[in-house]
Amino acid sequence: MSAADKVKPAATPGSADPAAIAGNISYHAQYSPHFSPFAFGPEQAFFSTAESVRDHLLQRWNDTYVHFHKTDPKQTYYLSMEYLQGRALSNAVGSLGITGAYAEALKKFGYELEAIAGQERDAALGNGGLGRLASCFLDSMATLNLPAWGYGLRYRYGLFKQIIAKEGQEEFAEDWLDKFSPWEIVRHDVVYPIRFFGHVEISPDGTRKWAGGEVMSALAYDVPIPGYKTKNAISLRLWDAKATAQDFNLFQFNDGQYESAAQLHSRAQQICAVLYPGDATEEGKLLRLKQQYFLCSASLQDIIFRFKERKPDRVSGKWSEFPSKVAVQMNDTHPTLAIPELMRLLMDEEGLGWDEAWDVTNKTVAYTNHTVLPEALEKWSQTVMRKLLPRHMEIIEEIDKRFREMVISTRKDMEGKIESMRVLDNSNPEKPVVRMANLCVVSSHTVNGVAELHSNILKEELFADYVSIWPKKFQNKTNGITPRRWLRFCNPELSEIVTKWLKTDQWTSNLDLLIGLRKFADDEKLHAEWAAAKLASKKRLAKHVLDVTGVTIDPNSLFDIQIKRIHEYKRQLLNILGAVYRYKKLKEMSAEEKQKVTPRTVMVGGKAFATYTNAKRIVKLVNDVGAVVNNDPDVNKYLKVVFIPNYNVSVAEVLIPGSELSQHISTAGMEASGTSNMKFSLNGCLIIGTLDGANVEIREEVGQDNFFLFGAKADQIAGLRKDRENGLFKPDPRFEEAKQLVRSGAFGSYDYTPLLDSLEGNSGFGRGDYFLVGYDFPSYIEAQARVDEAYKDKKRWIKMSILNTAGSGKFSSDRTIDQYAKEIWGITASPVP
Ligand code: T68
Repeated sequence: MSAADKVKPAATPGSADPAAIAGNISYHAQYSPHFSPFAFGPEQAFFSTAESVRDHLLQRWNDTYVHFHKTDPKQTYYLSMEYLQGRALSNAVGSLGITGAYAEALKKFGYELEAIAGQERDAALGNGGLGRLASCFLDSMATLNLPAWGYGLRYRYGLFKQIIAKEGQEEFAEDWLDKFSPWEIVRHDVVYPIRFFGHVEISPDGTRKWAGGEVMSALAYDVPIPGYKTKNAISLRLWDAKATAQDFNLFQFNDGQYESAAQLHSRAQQICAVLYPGDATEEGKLLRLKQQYFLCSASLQDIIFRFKERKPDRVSGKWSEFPSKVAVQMNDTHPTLAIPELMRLLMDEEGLGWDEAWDVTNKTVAYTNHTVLPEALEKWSQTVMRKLLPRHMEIIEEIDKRFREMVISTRKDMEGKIESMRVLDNSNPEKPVVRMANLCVVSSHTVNGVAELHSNILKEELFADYVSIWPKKFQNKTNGITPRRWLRFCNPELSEIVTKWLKTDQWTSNLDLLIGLRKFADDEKLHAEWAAAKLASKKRLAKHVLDVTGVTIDPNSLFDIQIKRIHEYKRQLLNILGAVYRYKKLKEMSAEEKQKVTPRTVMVGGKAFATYTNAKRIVKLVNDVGAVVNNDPDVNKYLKVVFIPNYNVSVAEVLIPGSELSQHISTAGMEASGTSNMKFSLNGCLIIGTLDGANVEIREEVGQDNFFLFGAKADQIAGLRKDRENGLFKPDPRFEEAKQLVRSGAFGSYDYTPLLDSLEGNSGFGRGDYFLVGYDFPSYIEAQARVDEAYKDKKRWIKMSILNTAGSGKFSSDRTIDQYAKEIWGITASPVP
């Protein structure tokens, strides 16, 4: 049965009338040639609906482009190797205010909007927090009508799909473009050359220019990002790599040499094939560097093109105007090559001298740091850099040299610090490297951390020496999340209650209004509505768990969730050993004692990097513990442990609304911010957590009585590690019991020795409990006991839940982006009239 059998096709794009929308959906089903015209199952319905919504988006995108072109405001460009966009349909119709109209239109075909929206694949072009932050930022930039665009890469395969098999996690290519993405528009007219390898040519007048090597093309795909209830739509511009017909050797091909005939084509395909290709090999490292350069070069060429396009009479003499029209934000160090690339383009292509180019570059770029973990601070081999990007390596060397000269001539007292502060690290002559974070700090006008605590650690530790040189360069911008996706759309039940009690829906774009809920925190009517909404979300979550794991969970038990990338510093191991301890105590209890227990469902979800062995062991352990506990009739009324497979944005949208307790339990000082903590708290979920990252600020905002705190503080960590090395640590017997039960084989025959050994001893690689699980275990168990008690008092719990939502106003990404706009970028709103 085709769509046209139900509704007559009619083009009428951009209408808000359900009948016209239905005609437009039918039109797309007939005339957008992706499927045969006689099929109109849920999948075709999704694509046709999405294309119909895209008509609205394109109109806005075009209007916004023209408006920015005419008014020529200063514009921000957000450079990020990652975007975790998730699904787009519900968000798009919600932002455009046409959800009802589309729901009604789809009914004419016999479909529910929610079910059709569920057909969409997640766009998972990112790993975790950093990528999702970039996506929340785009939503806020559009909503605040800011002239701002995102640039990224169009990975063919996104973050891997996780499947839990007998041996634990297995990874599979995530084929998000399997059919096609209805949201992207290819711009065949937006193409830039990207060079790799080659050499530097010096002309008689001494000017230097990069030549030779291989040249491919960057091709733009635009994903329109609508603002919420505004006319603006901005762009997420994703680059794909391609080679041209000239690079195809027809002669060789006809000679049967198929592979060598299309060498450059296959090398171009590799660039955007996957997000984070393994970098254990030299080839892998080279490919990652290629990706980073590809993003930076294409984006900067495009930015310069637009700078010129907006005022064609801008001549090269006006480059000093560039920083008053362009702000470039580097999302962590992955786009650091934007610095030498901008220098190269300005000097070698536009003819500026070093000083002028440096002044423009420095006033244009800013850097956000997202981690203090030493192993995550990028270092690139100078040898690899010189081979792939010879001209950039020269420029980096010059930046390094000038920085050292500056320190010597202006800050004699800092001379002893130069080696650790400089951009190049030549301490190992066999393996000289470029320190990307140092390059960013030296070259940017502003450097920021992502939560108060993190920014203070940057200023006091990691970047302390630079602070003494440039005291005003360092800022904090506490992360935020978009309240549209993370409450309004993912939790309609709770949203309605919030709107009803606040008597306005303005909180969706002014989240501070949530504070108005505080005065109803004891209202019994609100309590009843709040509890009912939570229960509805818990039931939806329970259904998801049943669908993907086959495990039945009880919506009346306490839903306790930890979802994030699996990493030792995030301490999923603390969580699961806590659950093991709980299991052991339950086994020891009499039937009578058990009656008093608060039933709990512990859920853990997250992906482990494919080569991170201990993280994979943790995934396996959670699954193994679940298999035993969930099938043990003595305890499974009181405890279930579930691993949620393939955690991603759309799974989060089901889990977070249904959560009651969530765990943010990293070793203090190690989680830069965390952002899911904000999403949980916004949805009325209580947090058990350490004083780490944004937890500190969440606890301040929601009130310390509404937050379950435990664990060592950031300023104790170094001392505790020292104590441990000196043999001063005495493990708590409860911790020993939990580990012993795992070692005993109670959860199967898998060898957990290496994982458990990482918690033993006083020091050494993979030993010595670097993340202090053992130290924090007793206070964690005690905090969990406080949770159990609090949950027994329903009234108290719901009040705490309401106060979490009420105190979440600060964590809107609208607030964060407003601060970036004012305090780093110097841009202002430019709404389409
Ligand atoms: C995260 N970082 C922080 N990094 O861990 C998190 N890193 O605390 C913070 O909330 C979030 O950024 C947003 O600021 C990451 O997600 C990465 O994914 C990453 C990827 C490659 C290399 C290094």
